[in-house]
Amino acid sequence: MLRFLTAGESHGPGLVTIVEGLPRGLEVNLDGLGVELARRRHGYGRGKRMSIEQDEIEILGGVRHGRTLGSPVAVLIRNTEWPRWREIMNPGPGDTANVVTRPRPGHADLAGMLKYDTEDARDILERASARETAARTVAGYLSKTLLALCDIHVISHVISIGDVVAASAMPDPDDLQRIDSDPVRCLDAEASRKMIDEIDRAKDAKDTLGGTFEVVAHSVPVGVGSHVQYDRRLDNLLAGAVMSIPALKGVEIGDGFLSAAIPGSAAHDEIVRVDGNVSRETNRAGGIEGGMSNGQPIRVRAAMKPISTLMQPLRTVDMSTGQPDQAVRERSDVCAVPAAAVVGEQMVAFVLASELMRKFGGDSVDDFNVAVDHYRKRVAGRIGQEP
Ligand code: EPS
Repeated sequence: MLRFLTAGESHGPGLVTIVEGLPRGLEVNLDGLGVELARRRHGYGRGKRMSIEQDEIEILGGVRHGRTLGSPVAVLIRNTEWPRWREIMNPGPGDTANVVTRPRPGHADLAGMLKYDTEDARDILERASARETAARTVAGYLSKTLLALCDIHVISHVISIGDVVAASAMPDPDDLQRIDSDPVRCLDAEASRKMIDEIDRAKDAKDTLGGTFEVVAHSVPVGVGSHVQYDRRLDNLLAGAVMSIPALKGVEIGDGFLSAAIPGSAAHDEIVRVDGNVSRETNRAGGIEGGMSNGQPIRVRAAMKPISTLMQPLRTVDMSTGQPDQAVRERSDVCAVPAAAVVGEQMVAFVLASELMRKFGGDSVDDFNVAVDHYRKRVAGRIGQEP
């Protein structure tokens, strides 16, 4: 199994990711990591920082001559804006006059101030920031290199922004470039234009917008995850990991909430022979049955609430005076759904890589590949398909 930890504040010196549990011999490419990080920065509706920020990355451990060593991989992403924040975020002793006392409704500010007993919401908001998802992307990128050994591809696309909904679509790995080059990462060109208009309108109104996205994992072998215990069910692990992305309020697998409203005869995927193999003609289950992958593409959908930093702020209480006031305004994004979809990919990739390591193990890439190959052949024999 894999695990990862991140550290770092949004405007601190940098972010650090440590990933442990990868086999020796995975190819790690700094340029590839840079591309993955850049994918997360794009998206119409993001704030100024995304255009000025370059993710300056350095591998601090776990990789030698372009390959993982089997030891923990540590990556540093420097904050290129650090010089401007040195006074406010200085790790050395001292103080700042710049204290945030007006918590934003919807943000971690107030609960965090009370829980951690601080007068300055910046102690909370700096970590409760979407910036942290850059560090998660490092873990996602490394996970994707493991998934690539099994030809597993994880891609995402935006389904809705505000009340604009795209026509239903099931993206293939080949669609990724088209999705990434769309300003809102939507496959439906007409909906994309409307989403952009919607974001412009929200910006003019000093408001923000949420939306929904889908992450699809292709070619996941049958039997990843397990029915035997609650914390081994793949749907549990995926839902928890995706729900942990800041500002997410809902996650569903496959047809999810829709399937609660239809009879069983219309909700399930009948088991049939397709080209001689035991397979399915539909994928309402989103590739998971009984907490295990069933060989169909895995589909995870998520709902993101509108960002809670508003340029036309909501009511709050100034915690330094106890008086009613307006919430603090910080530089922020109008809509971050396209970026959240890319982060969704990272979390799904991480969970799948972790579960593949649990299932197939191996301290080296070769050991891992042999175990995967053996298993795939055995399953293919059962369903009548040559690998
Ligand atoms: C964020 C506010 C903005 C976003 C940031 C998340 O940053 P800043 O306050 O520096 O302008 O750009 O997102 C990222 C930096 C990122 O890498 O995703 C917030 O308040 O959460």
